[in-house]
Amino acid sequence: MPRLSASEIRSKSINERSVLLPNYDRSSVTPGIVHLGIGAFHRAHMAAYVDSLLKDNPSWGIIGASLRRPDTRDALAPQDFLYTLAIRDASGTKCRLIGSILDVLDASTQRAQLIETMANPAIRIVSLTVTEKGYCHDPSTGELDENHPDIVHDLAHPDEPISAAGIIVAALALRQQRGLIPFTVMSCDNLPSNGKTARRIVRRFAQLRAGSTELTNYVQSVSFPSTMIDRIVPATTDADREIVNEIIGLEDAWPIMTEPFTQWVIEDDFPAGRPPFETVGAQLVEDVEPFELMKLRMLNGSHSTMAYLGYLSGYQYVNEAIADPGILKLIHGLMTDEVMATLPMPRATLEAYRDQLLARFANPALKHRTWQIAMDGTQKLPQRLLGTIRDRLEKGLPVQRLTLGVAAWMRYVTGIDEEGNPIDVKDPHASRLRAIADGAGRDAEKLASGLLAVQEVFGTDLPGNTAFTDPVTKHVKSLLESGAKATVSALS
Ligand code: CS2
Repeated sequence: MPRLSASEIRSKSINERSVLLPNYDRSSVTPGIVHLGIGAFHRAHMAAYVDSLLKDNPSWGIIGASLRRPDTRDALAPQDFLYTLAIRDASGTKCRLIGSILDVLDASTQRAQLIETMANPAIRIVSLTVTEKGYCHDPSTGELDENHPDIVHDLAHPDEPISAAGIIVAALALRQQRGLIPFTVMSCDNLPSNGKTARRIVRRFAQLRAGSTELTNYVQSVSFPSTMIDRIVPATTDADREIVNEIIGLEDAWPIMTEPFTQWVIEDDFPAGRPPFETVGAQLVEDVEPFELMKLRMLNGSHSTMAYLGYLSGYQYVNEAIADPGILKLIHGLMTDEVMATLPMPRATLEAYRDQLLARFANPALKHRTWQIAMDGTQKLPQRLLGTIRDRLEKGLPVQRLTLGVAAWMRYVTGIDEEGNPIDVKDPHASRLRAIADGAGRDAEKLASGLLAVQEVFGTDLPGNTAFTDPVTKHVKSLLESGAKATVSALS
């Protein structure tokens, strides 16, 4: 099978009847956006929105950058950065070819080129999906972790940065020296007030990097709109590649699989200009926070709870977990009885959102692994479950279901499943968590109190609040003694 590429498209060897092609002339597209963290999520979400608007706005092409690994560049370069977006549900698979990414740079080997590109006056937006841990922050406070090895490195070598904050400030420094206006920094990560978090981190980094007051002031003037981004994007597997290649009739080394649903809510604060995102389905609003809170607490809070309990119950995929009547009842109750009361939206809006989420989780065509969502729990728990818990505790409300999600994370990071098999726990603090778990053995109280002392996750308030620690410890005990399925049925 020939490889997907611009010339294969021109020579019409792509199966045009089963794949939607870009509706614009790619050779007339010029870059306007640099995107840091060119993973599957960006390629299923923002790159697709941009692809839809390039016909009338060709100056907004995307240059992607990966900060850690060259694998995206290596897969996409031989196919002229074209790739297939496969949208899947029970009714089948619809394929669309995305052409909005013009180039991908690998920051570890093309750092100078990346920073120079970001300093190009044509670049007006630098967007980010670097995942929670890419912010090098303390997840419980949202402040820059000044002892993070990448930050320590970047402060010592400001011209060879490896962190997102270091790269952004290096590029802003060049723009400032050249008398250019700054680009807008748009975070598309799953963090509360993601724009504010990005701004806090970048400003603090710039202060620590010192240099000139001009640079510090220049960085102060940068805009950081917040965004709420939503689309479920499982990691691509070889089986997915085969499905896509069969449909399009060419070999695509890295297609992206996703669901039909997509949502993007953006705070309208782009002094350097922006494409008309509203013409392709995004909502431009003044305040994104209520949307972010709703999404993080309802969707991602349920996702993480299902990921830990589902994995421990032996379910590989989210759709299998939600098909378990006990888990379904738990997640329904978690959203209805515990999360909704903490959100500012009308009840009817929240109920409709819940029902839509339950249907999305049940999508049988999306092979979304519980293990994938279980990753990086230390970075996810604060905004997905603990913020909701704090709001409820303040009002004296019970947190039975929310604390089961937290307890399931504790059981999961012991690194041994219910059959005694190892769990491949992926987390920046995995070895520290494992050491705590090993020290506790099967003693629920020791395990819970050891993990509750991880301040970056639980802060200084929660470990001393028995309205929180009691149900957590009780659930951990039940998970260790009776297992996940029995614990879920006892509660739901
Ligand atoms: C998931 C999210 O992997 C995870 O932690 O909860 O990536 C989720 O699929 C997206 O936020 C959906 O928009």
